[in-house]
Amino acid sequence: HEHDHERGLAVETSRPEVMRPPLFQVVLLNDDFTPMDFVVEVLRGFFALDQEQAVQVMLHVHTRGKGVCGVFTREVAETKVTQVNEYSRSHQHPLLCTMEKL
Ligand code: TYC
Repeated sequence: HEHDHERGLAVETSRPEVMRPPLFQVVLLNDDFTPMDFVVEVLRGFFALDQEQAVQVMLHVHTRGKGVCGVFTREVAETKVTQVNEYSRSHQHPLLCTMEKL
C-alpha cells in the first residue's frame, strides 16, 4: 500500500457504483401427465432444493399452474431451462420450464 502511495496510486479511497445484473425467475409449468415424483427429482437435481422444499414447490405448481424454482442471472437461468427441458424430453415427459424477467 505504501508503495502504491509512493507511485501516486490512491487505493481503497472510493466506492464506485456497480451495476447489478438483471435477474430472471426460472418457472415450472403444470401439466396433466408428468409424474409428481419426477418433478420433485428435477427440483432436487437442478435447483438444489431439499425434499421438503421440492415437494412444496411441486404441489404449488400442481395446484396454481406455475411456480418459481429459483432466481438467477440470464445465462444461468437459460442453462437451467435448457437442461430441465432436455432432461424431461429424454424421459418422455412433457414438463415445461421457462424463464421470466424479474
Ligand atoms: N399435474 C401433475 C400430476 O398430476 C404433476 C405436476 C406437477 C406436473 C408440477 C408438472 O410442473 C409440474 N401428475
